[in-house]
Amino acid sequence: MKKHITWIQHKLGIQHKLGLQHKLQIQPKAWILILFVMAALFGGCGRDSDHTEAQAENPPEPSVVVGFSQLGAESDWRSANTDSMLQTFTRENGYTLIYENGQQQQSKQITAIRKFIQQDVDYIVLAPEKETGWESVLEEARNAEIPVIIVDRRVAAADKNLYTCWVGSDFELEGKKMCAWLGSFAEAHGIAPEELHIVNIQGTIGSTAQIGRTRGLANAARENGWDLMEEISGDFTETRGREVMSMLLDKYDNLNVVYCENDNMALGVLDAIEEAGRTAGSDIANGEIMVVSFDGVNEEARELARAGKISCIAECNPLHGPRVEALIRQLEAGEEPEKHNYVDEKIFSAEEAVREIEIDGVTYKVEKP
Ligand code: GYE
Repeated sequence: MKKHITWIQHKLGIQHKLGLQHKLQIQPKAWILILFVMAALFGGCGRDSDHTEAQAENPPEPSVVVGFSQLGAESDWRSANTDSMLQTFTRENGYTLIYENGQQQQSKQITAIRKFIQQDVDYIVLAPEKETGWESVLEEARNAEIPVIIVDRRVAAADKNLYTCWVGSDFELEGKKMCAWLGSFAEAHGIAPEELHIVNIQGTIGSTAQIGRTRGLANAARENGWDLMEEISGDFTETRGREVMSMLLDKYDNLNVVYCENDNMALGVLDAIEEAGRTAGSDIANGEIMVVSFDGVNEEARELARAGKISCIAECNPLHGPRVEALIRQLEAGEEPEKHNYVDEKIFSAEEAVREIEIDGVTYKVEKP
């Protein structure tokens, strides 16, 4: 909005200068000058009043300028998240969105934020690649008095006033839900805890989604006596998921559970299982390899869950656009939003044996995928 006004002023300034030069050229002929001035005056008046009327009928839309730094495009979850933002912060809704894709590089995200500060945007929305390394640039935004809304993953900052608020998922709870499901499934099928030979294919190391989901499994494995054989990153991508799983299948012939920290990696894992001549499914007593994963956004993954190839999916909801907008509206109205805003999420499985799970006294229904 501020930039828009500056631009109009700039244009008016140029028009003013042109008009002056024109008048100077005809100055020697007084009568022509008089005619010119009158014509200019009347004509000008006419144009001005037309302009004012047009403005009254069609006042310029107020526009809130939002700079959005997305971390990249590694998964279907990420694409859905980006789309949600692009569809929310439209001109029709009263916004000017400046969108920057960080291509999986924190340095690019930092550059984008600096650019937003230079452009003097009204709000900065940041979907950070990982938790650490944001202090300096957030400080710069705070000095420029631009509110920063963090979305999805979190930033690790000792000074919580470096950002205005955050909206996203409870990733450790997602991990706990998955482990509660796995524990109940094993119990219902008479599988002893030490017979669960698990590998964890992790997301991008240092991202909140990875940290929370990894912690959920590591704690449950320790508490239940499961055999957690290896934790290795597949970087949230299908390609890495496939590569890492091929390597793990060569390394461990007793592997029977793959805890995959997102659906895209699970798609790669399923390919690797098939290529190795093995079968994905929950009948681990008869040699199947159980795959469980997170997100539930990708329709292909949901279909595979219906077919029992992915045994369980803990939902992670990416539709943050309207949630961020609600926070901006609160700020525009001078209200102070909640600092941390969590999204409610479900858990899906086609398995009949476990229809509900309980975590810290809360019961979650296990839904059909
Ligand atoms: O689960 C994964 C994505 O941070 C919640 O990042 C997000 C994760 C999501 O690429 O698919």
